[in-house]
Amino acid sequence: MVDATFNFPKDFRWGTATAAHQVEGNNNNNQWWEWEQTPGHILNSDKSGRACDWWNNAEADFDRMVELGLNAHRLSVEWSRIEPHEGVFDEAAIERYRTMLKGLRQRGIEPMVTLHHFTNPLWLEERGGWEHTDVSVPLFARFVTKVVQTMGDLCDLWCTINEPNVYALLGYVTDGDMPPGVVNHLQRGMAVLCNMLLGHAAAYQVLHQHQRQARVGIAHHMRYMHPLRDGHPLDGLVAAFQDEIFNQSILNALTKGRWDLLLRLGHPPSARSLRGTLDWIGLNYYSRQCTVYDPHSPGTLFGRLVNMPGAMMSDFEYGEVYPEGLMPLLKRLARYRLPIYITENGLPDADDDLRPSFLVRHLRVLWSAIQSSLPVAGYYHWSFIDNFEWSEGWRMKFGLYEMDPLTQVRKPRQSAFLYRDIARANAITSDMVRMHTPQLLEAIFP
Ligand code: IFM
Repeated sequence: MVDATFNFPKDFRWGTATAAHQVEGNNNNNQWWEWEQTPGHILNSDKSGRACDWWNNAEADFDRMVELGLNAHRLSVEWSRIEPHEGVFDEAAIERYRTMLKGLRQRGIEPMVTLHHFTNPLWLEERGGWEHTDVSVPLFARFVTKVVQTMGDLCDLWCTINEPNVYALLGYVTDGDMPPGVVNHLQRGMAVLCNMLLGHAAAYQVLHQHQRQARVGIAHHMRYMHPLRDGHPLDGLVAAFQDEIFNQSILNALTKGRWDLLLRLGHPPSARSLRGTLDWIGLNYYSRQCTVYDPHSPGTLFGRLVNMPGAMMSDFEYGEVYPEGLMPLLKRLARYRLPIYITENGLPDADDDLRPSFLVRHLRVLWSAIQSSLPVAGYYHWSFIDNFEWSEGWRMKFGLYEMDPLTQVRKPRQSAFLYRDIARANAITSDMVRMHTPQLLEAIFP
């Protein structure tokens, strides 16, 4: 019988991640709330509604985090609550966030605060959202100034923007799954993406001006892009194209201060301000994306998504479970010589039959990466609790905790106990694997 322990570094961050609109409830002053009101936008016409009721009682879930032995949590603050009207700040909302941040700290959980996670106040949306540099960038910088001035004593680990590539591509280019629901408009999508990156750079400056010790990064969603037919030149080309637009162009902009060709379609102003605006990099990793060339799919950038035959799939249509894709992406990020946080990783898996092995397999890759001196400093599982999954509504269950949005009743899934055991031990052991996912034992502990 194999017996082994894979230890993680002493100060490793074991956390979970959430976003304001997905958990707080009644965020009725942003563009997502409005989008939800039109039938057809969200699967089953679901609405975020009360969500997980965090606005009233996030603390009960913070207590559960303590039971899991977590020492970190990534949450976002909602711009439309803090600045409900342009230039008008709501001190009561700020106070509520202060209470949450204190609540995390008192429980020994370090907060990472995301400043923009997909939602815009309605007043910004009416002014074009992120489409105009001279509107969105200074307004975001002013909002960030207010946040750091009022919450900077409680947080110094900042994530400026969540997944600008997803926001820009799903909102303007691919299938209109996100507001404003524009389809096939690469030029507008690229303008939005560039503006969000400029917003990141402006936020980076503001945070450092107000807080000497600020640690500022971004949550970058990367997919492991793969041609469906190995060696097929057109599939290969499309996969490379998708890798460039989705993964690499953003890294080039943020580290080199340069817009790659595609981003220049958005006619952005100079990228010089972006250079060197990362103290760490956040990787949101979920899946491999296999593509086949299809000239009739401009919306998916001439690559149709297809699932690899025989792939292990989560509850998402294209949600292949593919831990092998994590290492090459980590190696790519490690070139920038910055600390790396896994700011999101998880899967929708209502019956929790895949999550335990998903967790162990991904964490095993992280352990190997750390052994090879890749600077991975923490892991934030998406998500702590089932929450409102944007256009998929309540159908996709990402939580370590199961939650019924009608009754608000929570119940830990089996994988919550596994994650608890890992976080408490700061290690993966063969005993845990034996207990939670025995079929993996030989593969993980050969
Ligand atoms: O729920 C989302 C999150 O808001 C952003 N990253 C991907 C998650 C799962 O789809």
